[in-house]
Amino acid sequence: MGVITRGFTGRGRRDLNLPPGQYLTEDFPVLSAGPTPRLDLERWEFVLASETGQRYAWTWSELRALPSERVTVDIHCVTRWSKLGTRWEGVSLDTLLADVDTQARFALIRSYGGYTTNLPLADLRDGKAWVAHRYDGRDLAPEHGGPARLLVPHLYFWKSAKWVRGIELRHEDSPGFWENAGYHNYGDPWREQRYTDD
Ligand SMILES: Nc1nc2c(c(=O)[nH]1)N[C@H]1C(S)=C(S)[C@@H](COP(=O)(O)O)O[C@H]1N2
Ligand SMILES: [Mo]
Repeated sequence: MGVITRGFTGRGRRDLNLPPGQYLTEDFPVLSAGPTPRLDLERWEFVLASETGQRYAWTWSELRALPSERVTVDIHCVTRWSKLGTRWEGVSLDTLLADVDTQARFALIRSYGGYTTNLPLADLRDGKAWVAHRYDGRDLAPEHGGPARLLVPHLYFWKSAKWVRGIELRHEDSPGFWENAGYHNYGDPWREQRYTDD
């Protein structure tokens, strides 16, 4: 058993995990640009489309049959709240991309309901992103993106598209919903990339 040094206060230690300009919250705010879509699991699908038009699709039961991972991550919303140590379960994008043949550099995420967001494909690889279907030991609640949402915790949380429906792999970048509305194209919370010119 290790000895816990009391040199830092709890607050001081936690602040090391807090990007600039963010504050901690204990609750889980809901931020949605539109209504929560009602999705029928029998008809739900997740589609990856490559830049050549090749489609890779999973039904709900196919997605749930894939190996899933439990991850504990910090999330950071551009409206300045951060929540530390959130516990999720989902399918790694590495698993979904494993057999996908692509030379694309960019990804455009599409959600049920019409929301979109964009990011470099590299940011979905190497254990950095999941299609998450459980939160804190329960099925993901509809208002938080259930049945499944993208989880890309190293970028501001608007990149973590709720009600994810698919991903288009592209040679050229194309801004999504908030990126078109003046948010930063990349959105690294540690570099405080909130708005286009940050
Ligand atoms: N489909 C969809 N995904 C979305 C959004 C949205 O409006 N629609 N909002 C984004 C923003 S700005 C944030 S901060 C998080 C909020 O997720 P939460 O409601 O689970 O906290 O979802 C992101 N994903
Ligand atoms: Mo947000």
